[in-house]
Amino acid sequence: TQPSQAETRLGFPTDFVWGAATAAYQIEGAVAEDGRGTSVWDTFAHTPGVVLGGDTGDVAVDHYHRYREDVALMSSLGLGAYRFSISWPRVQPDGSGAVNAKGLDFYRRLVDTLLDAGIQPWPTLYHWDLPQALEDAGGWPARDTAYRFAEYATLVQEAIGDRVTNWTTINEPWCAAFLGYASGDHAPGRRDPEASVRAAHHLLLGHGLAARALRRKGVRVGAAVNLYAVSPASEAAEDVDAARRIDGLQNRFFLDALLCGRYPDDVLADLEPYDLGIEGGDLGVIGGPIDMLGVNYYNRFIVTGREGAAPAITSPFAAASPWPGSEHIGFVKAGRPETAMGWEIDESGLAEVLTRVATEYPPVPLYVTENGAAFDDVVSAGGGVEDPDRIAYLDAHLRACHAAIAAGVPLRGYFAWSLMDNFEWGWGYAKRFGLVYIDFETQARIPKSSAHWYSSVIGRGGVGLSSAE
Ligand code: PNW
Repeated sequence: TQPSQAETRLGFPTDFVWGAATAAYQIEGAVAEDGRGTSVWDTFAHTPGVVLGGDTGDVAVDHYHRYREDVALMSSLGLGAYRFSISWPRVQPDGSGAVNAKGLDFYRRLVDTLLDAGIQPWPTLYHWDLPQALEDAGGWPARDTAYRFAEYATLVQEAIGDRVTNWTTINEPWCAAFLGYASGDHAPGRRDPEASVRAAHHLLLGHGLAARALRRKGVRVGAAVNLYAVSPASEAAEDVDAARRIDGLQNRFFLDALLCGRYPDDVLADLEPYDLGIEGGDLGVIGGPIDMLGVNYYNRFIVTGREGAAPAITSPFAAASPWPGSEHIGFVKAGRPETAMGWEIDESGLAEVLTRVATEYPPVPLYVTENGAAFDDVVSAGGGVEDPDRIAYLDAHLRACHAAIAAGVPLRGYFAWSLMDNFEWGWGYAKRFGLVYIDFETQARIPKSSAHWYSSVIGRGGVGLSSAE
């Protein structure tokens, strides 16, 4: 029999990495400062009708100016690691050629401040803010972008590499390729299925080239992919095939390439109308050695091949499908509780994807590089923010992580998404994922009850260790 929640004692390994994550365009602001160039997200967010409320990342949560305060907050919460992303156009305004020393300086100061606070810096080199000049030259559908990315990765490492051990190349190539170039929900907002599959291939190639350039003794390199548990809505053949297709495009396309140096035959067959732009040797580069894999997990997809089911929720203005060749597939709900994104909460999917990677692929240390939930948080009369739903979400998912570790999955760390409320892409500031509440008028930071809860989890090295939980 299962012990009750209050009695459960779920300790994590003592060297488990406890962190929180953010991304540059979602938090930095200061878009016109110190020589930063323009990214596709600047251009996109300033296009009318594509971001809820016309919101932009121009100011965001002003982290560029408040990073010291933010690091102090992380320190007060006891975070062991901070996953952030580096803005390519801040470092290299045109995406190639001239380097912007002031941009690099910002990340140098951030890294130094983190290290002084005893927090490991975990930079991600690409979290979707492609320099606009590279998009103008063809963007990710153009092969050259992969080579430019590897050059940029190298110059960042030359600048801060002496102080950084754990590097992530690309974040969620599925989103960057398919929301960016197929559905157009994300920057650059193109709706061209062939461009999107070429983008996916070139993002992976960029990862492989960058990993090859960055890896050396004492340096660990990985990529972060957004994985989903995928289930068919029924045992009907068209639903089972729908699950195969969505699992193929969302999970196996990226996992097989990164961990095995191949694309799945059935996915290539589904994408048959398109030219991915694969050249000889590419898959050897993409599948080259990595030291860790980042898994971003939010929810399960239940899919159907029958006519008439609703599309997945990918933006407030979703119009086209982000599933090239599988546009007909619908998404159904199980009737479970939902977050403010309309995403059903299902922590069993996290254990499922972690176990799947550990059992179906060659061994690689795993990190949950994002997991979290948006809820409609409000500041109470007393000035605090109570978010029991987020605590329950995180607690359930950490229990799933613990179960995976107990079953032998090499899970080495967990990063909550997100450290603080921020610019949630097409949803602007309307969706709050933070452990820390942000008053977007005053930029005041208010740790939510989930932040205090997570802090105690970190302090005790596990969930369910205090009677208050
Ligand atoms: C991830 N979808 O984005 C990102 O890595 C974060 O920057 C983001 O804030 C977080 O998850 C929460 O959304 C996604 O529509 C955005 O399928 C959209 C989708 C998936 C992930």
